[in-house]
Amino acid sequence: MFSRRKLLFSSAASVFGSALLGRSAAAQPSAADTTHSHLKPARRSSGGRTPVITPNGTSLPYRMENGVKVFHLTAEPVKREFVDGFAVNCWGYNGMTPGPTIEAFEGDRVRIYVTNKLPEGTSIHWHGVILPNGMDGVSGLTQPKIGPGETFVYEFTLKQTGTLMYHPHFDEMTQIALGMHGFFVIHPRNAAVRRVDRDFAIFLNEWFIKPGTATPDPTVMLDFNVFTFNSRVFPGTDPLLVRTGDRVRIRIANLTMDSHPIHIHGHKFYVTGTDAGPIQPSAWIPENTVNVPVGATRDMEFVADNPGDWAFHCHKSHHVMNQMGHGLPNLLGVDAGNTQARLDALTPGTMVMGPTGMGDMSEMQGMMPTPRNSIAMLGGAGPYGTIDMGGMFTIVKIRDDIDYGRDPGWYSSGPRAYRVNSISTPEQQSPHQHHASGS
Ligand SMILES: [Cu+2]
Repeated sequence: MFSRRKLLFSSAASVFGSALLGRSAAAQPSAADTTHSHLKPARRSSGGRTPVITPNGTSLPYRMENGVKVFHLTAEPVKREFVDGFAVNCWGYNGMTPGPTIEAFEGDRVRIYVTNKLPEGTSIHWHGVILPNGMDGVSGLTQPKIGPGETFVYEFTLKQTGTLMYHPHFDEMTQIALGMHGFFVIHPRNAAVRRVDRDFAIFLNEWFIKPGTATPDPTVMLDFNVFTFNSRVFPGTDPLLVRTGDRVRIRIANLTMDSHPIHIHGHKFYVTGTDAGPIQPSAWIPENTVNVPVGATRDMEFVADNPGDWAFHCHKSHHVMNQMGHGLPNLLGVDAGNTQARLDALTPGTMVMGPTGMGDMSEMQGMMPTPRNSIAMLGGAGPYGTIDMGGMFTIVKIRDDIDYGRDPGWYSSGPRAYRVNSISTPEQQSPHQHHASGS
């Protein structure tokens, strides 16, 4: 029974592949050719749509009124804990940053009330949504600003699908930087189209928060010191829980001042959509890293065929560091002499940082006092020591038999690199010798 199902499944996949690529049967990739595994459909082949999971966040509830989907967003100050012991004064929607994910379907009529509980005006722009000009939410251009205490209503019909966004178009510099943004996901009406088993949405943000303070500085333009996935830093970021064989989509949105090259380990993925909607499969690009430009979204999809704990992070190395890693005097290679001993006498607990690199900070950070309400330079505890990345970092946990609602702990199966005391290498061979022996 099982093998029959498997056979049906794989032949369905190859028909799917040939239809999409328009290739003859003779040109079909062999079973060993895994380059087309991205066309493998979701294992979940029936039922309703797969809901979007916003890690450390949620979707926005709605009610139906005469066939219209009615939502309510409240713009307001929000206290957000980026990680235990580090609470930040943000602005957001409905008590959170990013704001709750709006989910709707192609063809839906939506009505969205926006109440302003901020100390200044605001508006909401529906980024990427094709709608009547007067619903576009640009303060001064298409509507007056929504004053403090006022409520505006937007209403339009959704004529597209994809990973879109919402954000203010008033005092953008302050409001977006303080965390006012959210996903606007429009699903295809037919649930079978582009079905995935797991569908995640991660909003990027970057902040400047002086260690020991709680309010981000929105006037900072380039030199940020806190980098977040859904306004959390690792180890405060929820892991992405996935079952082996699942077809996974991760939607990434970026309204920061930098592009962010988002990278996954142990898999390749395909870029399958932008904030202008889905990309046709023949144009999907295989990647290990996708640069998410400013003011854009990217959808990535992969088949989770490699169980383990896989790092998922921004590849700009400073963007996986936290507050204390930035703006220090450079001591690399400096002979610090007896400076440490003198410091110990003068101000116990102070460290000379960096003469041999910053890596050892990971072992020291637990012992070092940091200012109240701040995060250390580095990440969190792993099964083999400190994971020295924080910021835009999370873990994709792939298991054969996972309960989506429960963190399975650390992965321990399979071969693992280990420490050795002697080195055994094959006798050195020049390329020429190798060539000669092979012919
Ligand atoms: Cu980045």
